[in-house]
Amino acid sequence: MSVIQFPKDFVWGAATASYQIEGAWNEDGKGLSIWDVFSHTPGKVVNGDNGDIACDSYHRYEEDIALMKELGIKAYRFSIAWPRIYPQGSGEVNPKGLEYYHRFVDKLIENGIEPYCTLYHWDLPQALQEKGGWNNRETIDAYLQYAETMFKEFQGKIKYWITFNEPWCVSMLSNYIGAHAPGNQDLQLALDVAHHLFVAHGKTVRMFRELGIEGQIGIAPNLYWYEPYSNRKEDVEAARRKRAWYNEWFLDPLFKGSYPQFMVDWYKKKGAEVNIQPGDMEIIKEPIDFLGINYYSGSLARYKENFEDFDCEEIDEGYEKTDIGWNIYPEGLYKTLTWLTETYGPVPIYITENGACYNDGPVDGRVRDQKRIDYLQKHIIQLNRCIQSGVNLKGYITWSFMDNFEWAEGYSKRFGLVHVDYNTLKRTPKDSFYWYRHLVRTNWLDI
Ligand code: NCW
Repeated sequence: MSVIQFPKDFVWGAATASYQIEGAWNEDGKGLSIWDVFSHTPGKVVNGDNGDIACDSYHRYEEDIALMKELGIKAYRFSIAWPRIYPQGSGEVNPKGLEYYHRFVDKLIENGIEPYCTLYHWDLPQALQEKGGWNNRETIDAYLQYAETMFKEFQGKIKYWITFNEPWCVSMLSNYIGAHAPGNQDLQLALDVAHHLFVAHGKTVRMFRELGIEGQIGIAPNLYWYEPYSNRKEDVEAARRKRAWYNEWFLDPLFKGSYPQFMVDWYKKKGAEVNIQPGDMEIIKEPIDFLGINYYSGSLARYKENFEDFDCEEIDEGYEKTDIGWNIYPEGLYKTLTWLTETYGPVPIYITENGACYNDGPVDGRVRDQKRIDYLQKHIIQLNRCIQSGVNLKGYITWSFMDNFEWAEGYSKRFGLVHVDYNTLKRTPKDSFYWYRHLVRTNWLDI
C-alpha cells in the first residue's frame, strides 16, 4: 500500500444543484423554471419523472447539512434557483426566496462548511424563456440584476461564486442536440446562446469587481478529452475538432477574447455564425479568479467522412463505462488539465464536478458502491500527477453529494455519495461516503 499526500490547504467538497435536489417547485412564491415546464412535458424525461419533490432538500436541508458535516467536507457547491429570487426573471424580488437561502447558507457556515455558489445551474425562469430565453440579449440584463441582488445580499457569507455551470450543456445539449430544456435543435441558436452566456458572465465578473465584493468569481465549463485514434493527420484533426467543440470554444473567449478560428470556419460551412456585437469579446475576457472544471469522460476520435457534424466517429469500445454509459477515462483528466495549463497559463483550478453514476441501492441497510470508489480513486490519482506537473489545482468537489434528479434521465441514474430512497426520502450514506470521509479527514489517499 502507498499513500498520496495532498497539499495542506487543498479543498475537498461535494456538489449538487437546485432543481436536482430542492423540490418545492411551487412553494413560497417561486416562479416556474424551464425545467418545471420541460419535465412536465410528456416524453422529455425518462419515466415521466420531474423535480416537483426531488430529494425535498428545500425542507430537509438541515438533515442534509448534518450529513455533510459528518462527511467532513470543507466546501459545498450548490446552486440558487433564480425563479425563487425573481419569479418572473426580473422585476420584483421574492423575499421568501432570499430568506430560504439565508437560512441555508447560515446553517452551512455554522457547521464550518464553505459555500461555493453557482448562480446558474440551468433553471432559467420560464417567463424569460417566453421572451426568447438566452437567445434574447435582454436575458443578460435580467441575469445581471439577479447576480447583483445575490452579491449584495450574501456579501460576507458567500465568498466563492460560479457564474454558469457547463455552458456547453446550456447551449449545445439544450439548444442543438435538444436533450435538455428548452429542447431546441438549431446550431445557430446554440452558438448565439453560448455567446450570450459569455457576455453575461463577463459583465457579471466586471460588476463583481466594481461593487468591490470580497471573494472570488469563476465559471464551470464541462470539458471532455478526445485522443486521436491514430497518428494519421485526419484522425488528429478530427480529435482536434471534437475537443474544440467542447473545450476551446468555451475557453478561448474567456482567456484569449476570441473564438478558435478553425471552428468559426467549420461552423460557417454548416451555415452558422456567432453574432458578436462591438465590445463583446473585451467584456468576455474580463479576468476571473478561478476556473471550475467538470470532468467525467473522454474517448477516441477517428475521421469518418461526412459523419455527423465533425466528420468524426467516436471509438469507445474497450472502455469500461459507468451506469450512464460514459467511458471511464481518468488519464483524460490529466491530459485536460495539463493541456489547459500549457494553453492558457497556470490559472487557479477547482474540479467543480467529477463523479460516477452507479445505481447500487441498499442491501440490508448498506450500499456497497465499490465501483464508485474505484472511479473516484482513479481520478484523484490523476490529480496528484497534475499537481506534480505544475497545474495550479486548488481543490476537488465531487458530484454528487446525494442521488438526485438526473435531468433527462430522471431518477433512473444515481451519482450520489448518499443514497436517496425516492419513496420515503430516506438518506443512506454509501460505502463511498465513508471512503471519501477518510480522504477528507486525512488529506491523503491510500492506494
Ligand atoms: S447531465 C450532465 N451532468 C450531470 C448532472 O447531474 C450535473 O448537473 C451536470 O453538471 C453530471 O454532471 C453534469 N452533463 C452532461 C454531460 C454531457 C452528456 C452528453 C450527452 C450527449 C448526447
